[in-house]
Amino acid sequence: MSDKFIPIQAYDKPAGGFGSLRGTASALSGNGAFPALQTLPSVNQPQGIDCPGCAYPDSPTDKAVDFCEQGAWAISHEATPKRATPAHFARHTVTELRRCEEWQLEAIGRLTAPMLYDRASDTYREIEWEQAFTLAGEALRALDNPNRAVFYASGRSSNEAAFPYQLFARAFGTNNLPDSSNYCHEASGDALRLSIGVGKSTVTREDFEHAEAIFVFGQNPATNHPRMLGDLRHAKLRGCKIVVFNPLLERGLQKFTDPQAAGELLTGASTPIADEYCQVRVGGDMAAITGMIKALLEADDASSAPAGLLDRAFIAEHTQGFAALEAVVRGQCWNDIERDSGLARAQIEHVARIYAQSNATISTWCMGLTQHEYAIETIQMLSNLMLLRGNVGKPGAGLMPVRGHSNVQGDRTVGITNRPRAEWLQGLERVFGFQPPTAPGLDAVATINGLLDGSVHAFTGLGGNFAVAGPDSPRVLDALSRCKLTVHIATKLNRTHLYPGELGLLLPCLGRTEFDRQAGGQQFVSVEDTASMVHASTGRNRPASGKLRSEPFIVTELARHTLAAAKPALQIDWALMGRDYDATRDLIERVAHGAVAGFEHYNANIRRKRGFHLPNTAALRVWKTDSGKANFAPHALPQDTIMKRARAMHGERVVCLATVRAHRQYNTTVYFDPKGEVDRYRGVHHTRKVLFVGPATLARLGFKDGDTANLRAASLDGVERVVEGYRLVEYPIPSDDVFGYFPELTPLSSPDLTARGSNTPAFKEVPILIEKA
Ligand SMILES: Nc1nc2c(c(=O)[nH]1)N[C@H]1C(S)=C(S)[C@@H](COP(=O)(O)OP(=O)(O)OC[C@H]3O[C@@H](n4cnc5c(=O)[nH]c(N)nc54)[C@H](O)[C@@H]3O)O[C@H]1N2
Ligand SMILES: Nc1nc2c(c(=O)[nH]1)N[C@H]1C(S)=C(S)[C@@H](COP(=O)(O)OP(=O)(O)OC[C@H]3O[C@@H](n4cnc5c(=O)[nH]c(N)nc54)[C@H](O)[C@@H]3O)O[C@H]1N2
Ligand SMILES: [Mo]
Repeated sequence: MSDKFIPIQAYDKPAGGFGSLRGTASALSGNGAFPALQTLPSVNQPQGIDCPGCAYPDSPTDKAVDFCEQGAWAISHEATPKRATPAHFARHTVTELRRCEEWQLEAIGRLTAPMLYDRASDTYREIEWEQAFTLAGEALRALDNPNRAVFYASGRSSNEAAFPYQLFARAFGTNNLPDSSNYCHEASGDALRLSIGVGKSTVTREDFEHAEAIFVFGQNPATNHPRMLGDLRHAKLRGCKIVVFNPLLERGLQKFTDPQAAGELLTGASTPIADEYCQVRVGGDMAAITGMIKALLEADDASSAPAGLLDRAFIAEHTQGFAALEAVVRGQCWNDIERDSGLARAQIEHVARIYAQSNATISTWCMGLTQHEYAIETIQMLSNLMLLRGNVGKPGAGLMPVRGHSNVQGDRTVGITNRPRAEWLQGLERVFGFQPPTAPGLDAVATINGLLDGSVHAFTGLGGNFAVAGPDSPRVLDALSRCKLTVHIATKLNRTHLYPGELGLLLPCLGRTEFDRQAGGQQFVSVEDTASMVHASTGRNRPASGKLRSEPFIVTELARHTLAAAKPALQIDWALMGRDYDATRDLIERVAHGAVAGFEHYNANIRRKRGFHLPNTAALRVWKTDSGKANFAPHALPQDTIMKRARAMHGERVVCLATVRAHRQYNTTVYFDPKGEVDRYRGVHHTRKVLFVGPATLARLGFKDGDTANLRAASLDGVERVVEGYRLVEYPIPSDDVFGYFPELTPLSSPDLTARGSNTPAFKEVPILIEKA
């Protein structure tokens, strides 16, 4: 991207509309339209390809088009005609490639052949598959302890790849299975399991048709889950109330033109989305929700309705801990609630009234709630609010963490976790006859610490861009290159791959859009969306290179070569799982028996038109919690916060940075848009080096719109973290919080600042100082 800066141009049009259609067209034009055009009609259709974009559920009814602009970008980038060939690697040393920006690495194109790092020439060189597997196996076996190895997974892999991957790690002897979920919705799962006994959404896409109110917390669906806007629009048109909590006025949550609704599109009309937009301060949701509960309790006291405003029958039959919650919330004062939330009492009372008047309410959330120090407490307070009116386990209502990666939920279901449940391990033992390790393994942040302190010696990545996606990237990248072994299974080159260990392998795999022919015939894979629908995905495109192998094949060959001589011998037919995914699904079904409900007749059900739903106990009002009831989990407003600690150390100039996604990116994959579009709805073009700052904060700190600044972490651990040359952009933010893009700003994050209890990095709560450049 050039340094040319086009001043922020306020986007006054609704989200969606012709802008989205043009955006879809430019996704195709830059990347060779043909493979993508061939693919798009089948995206998210029965018998088609599951979009490798987000995890939002597919339409439960027939729909000719069920993909969005963002999905088109994801697909056209996977189906690109560009190639990162061995010749390309021969021409560019790894040191040279490190000078590329993230988008330039992505733009080289698809990896085409297995590569081994050659230290003498500082290049990656082609290697035979068989030799790659043998070398990796030898290096893993040479470790002094299986816990020296970590097996990272990014949530894009299918169930059929993830299952053998976790089996491999455990048969090797470790639960070191960090995944992208550790960076993402970990806190949601933890909070919900304690509150309602299950860590997944209780909402299905059908529920959106019955909700009377939908509360959207910390989420930017126009960019990250565009198909959700269609559901919000339909709900709105039927009279459902929509309330948004977000410190930024995100365009798509204000006005939306459905590019699939011809009438709206042609008349230039749009649907207003939010009935009420609460510009909460960053990290202020817990206070806002506390305020809503307080307002609800106070309104209930004053209510003349005989039943009051709470669902007393539900509370009595299904919950425990109401009195404790009531005591804690009544003990919080409105001054503190207003200060911590950044919202006026009147607005909180107003949205509490909307909540009280709705007989079926859905709450959705994403990274605005999870990437915080008090993420678990916040999500539990939200669960408390929902339980007060029985909004779990009835049509049109429920709690909905909206997951990111398209199969991050499925990967977890089939065993990718550093904290496996006993039932799952028992299943593995029953089916495969070996005793899996029970001690918890390393999560993503613990892996970072293990790399930094030298206790992790081998890193395997099933997709993802581990170091760039996590805190302290520069130090973690260096630490990776000190490993004995790095293995990356990937479609595209990224920065994490450019820090190979002593033995550094780069193994190219098929993407989801490509057909997968094995000795056992044409294969398909399965994935689980955020509403727990498991469905098939069948690739159709010709693979980017004849040398690509499927993820299940690569994983099972790595396992086979590593564990061939294991003693006692393992009863695992790796080769079968590598060539016949029906066999893998049968094994998943057998292991899941007694551990995960819903996988019965997996191979038959996955062939049904829309797949099958994994039952959610809380949605059935069955509470798999310690108490056997849904737990009200009371939390008082926190006193000790990252920002307070940082201000005590570095003074009052410290502000809170929340890192967010721009429109033209998929996590660490930054898309180059030939038209210069970076973040359409926030009006940013040609550069990503911007920091959004409110007018009062600019004035207080002595800056003005357009100034260039360096950003320094107000570090609590003494490590210096700085990024340079950021353009300050005045933006309508009422609080002192500032916003900018990840991954460029991730180097300001510290692995020490994480969500309590779930260890998710507090990517939305980074204390920084803005300094004159
Ligand atoms: N096109 C595209 N789609 C994607 C992705 C992508 O990168 N590109 N990523 C995928 C993944 S893995 C994920 S996890 C999801 C992420 O989806 P989102 O969570 O929507 O992504 P973010 O950009 O992190 O946006 C966070 C939103 O939270 C708001 N926010 C920040 N701090 C707070 C806070 O303290 N409180 C509240 N209430 N709001 C806050 C921000 O203003 C922003 O609107 O998207 C998935 N889908
Ligand atoms: N500062 C900051 N940091 C964040 C976040 C934030 O909001 N702020 N969000 C966090 C979140 S929510 C997440 S989920 C993580 C994401 O962390 P990751 O999942 O580790 O990162 P991605 O950028 O999604 O990974 C992209 C890479 O995956 C590979 N890839 C793509 N498709 C495939 C495939 O089909 N198979 C295989 N094997 N490889 C493939 C490509 O090589 C590509 O470069 O980032 C986290 N980091
Ligand atoms: Mo995510």
